[in-house]
Amino acid sequence: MQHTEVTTEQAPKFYGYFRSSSSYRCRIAFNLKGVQYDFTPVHLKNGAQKEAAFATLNPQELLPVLVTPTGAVLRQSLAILEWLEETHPEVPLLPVEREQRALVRGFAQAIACEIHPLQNLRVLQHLRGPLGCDDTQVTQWLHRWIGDGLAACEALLNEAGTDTRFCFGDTPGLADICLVPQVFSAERFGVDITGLHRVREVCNSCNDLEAFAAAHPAQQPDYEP
Ligand SMILES: N[C@@H](CCC(=O)N[C@@H](CS)C(=O)NCC(=O)O)C(=O)O
Repeated sequence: MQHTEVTTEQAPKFYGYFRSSSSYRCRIAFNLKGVQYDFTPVHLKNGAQKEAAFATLNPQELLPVLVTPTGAVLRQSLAILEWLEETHPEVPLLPVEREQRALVRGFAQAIACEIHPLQNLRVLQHLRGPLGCDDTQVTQWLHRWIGDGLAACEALLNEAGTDTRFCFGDTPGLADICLVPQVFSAERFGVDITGLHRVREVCNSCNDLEAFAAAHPAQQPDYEP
């Protein structure tokens, strides 16, 4: 896979999966910052996250994982994004002003902590398996949590102001990094977001950028249609 320019230090090792939206967040940030990484795919659909080789790396059995050049094993995409921000501050993902930073982090968490966990593979498998939900019920679940969650994001973006190209300004940042993969998931699960004009407008601006386009699941070396 082609990534942007090679940095002088050793590349971090990145464990991800093409369709994992939290991996997708990290890929966008790597690309925006021009940071090279060594990619190891972990096949979530086949359950590779539960195998010892990966589970010893992350006992949560979740992607993504980043192993830094000094050997620290980082779990949780927001922590990985903050590490990237601190180690590669050029091309910042957060605004300068303190309250703006808190607003952006809050928006990112509205997606990463409130919407995304409810659509996770293991949650859907639990609904379908032990809880015996059928496809209609699982679809209702997804539409309830992703639909309402993204509607709240639309309100937050409108409150922040609609005269900027991206979520919170004219350069893409942490909020955009979380929004685009969440919208990708919404579309994959057939959630109707046609009424969310600001969300769609921002995503279109993001997807026009090479950093976002190259991070798309369909562009990854482990992609499967
Ligand atoms: N809050 C975590 C979420 C991690 C997560 O849920 N990853 C998903 C892929 S997007 C996963 O590995 N799922 C495996 C499973 O459900 O078994 C983060 O932001 O990194």
